[in-house]
Amino acid sequence: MLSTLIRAAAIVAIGASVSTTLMIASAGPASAAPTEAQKQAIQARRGYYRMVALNFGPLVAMAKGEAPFDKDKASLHASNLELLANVDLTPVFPEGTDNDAAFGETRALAKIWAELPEVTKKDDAFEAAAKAIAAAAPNGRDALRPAGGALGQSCKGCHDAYRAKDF
Ligand code: ASC
Repeated sequence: MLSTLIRAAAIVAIGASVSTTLMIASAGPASAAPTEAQKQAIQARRGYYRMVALNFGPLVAMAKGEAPFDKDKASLHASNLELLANVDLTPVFPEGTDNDAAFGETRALAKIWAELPEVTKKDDAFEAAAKAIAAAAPNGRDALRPAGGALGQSCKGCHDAYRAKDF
């Protein structure tokens, strides 16, 4: 009786230790995995920056003389950039959507959430540069060129500090 109890207790103890080990083993990346809502925020964020790039690209091409200057096109893309830059990005930057938590899905460094006032300043610089390019765009290539350069610098300012080089 006693030995049976001891054996049963030992089996329970071994079982407990095995399951504890398994829990520890799976507690790494699995526990940090983003939720569905966090994944959706990452996708929306990436879509947002694709919209920014999609509108900036033609302006860069015109500024560089790789495409002919087209006033209507320049105005459309630059005004889109101004609108995009004014979007409040809070909903697409929730906690837990950095590239440690969602490796392979985003290049956003965790540092963003640790330095939000700095990041906000960089976003304000982007907003100012987008406003300036919207004002400059209808005025021809010579006006577009410096405004495009300034906008590109504002993109780069954030990428250098807060975006991982790779996924
Ligand atoms: C672009 C684009 C960026 C910025 C950046 C400017 O056209 O997609 O991410 O310009 O390269 O430095």
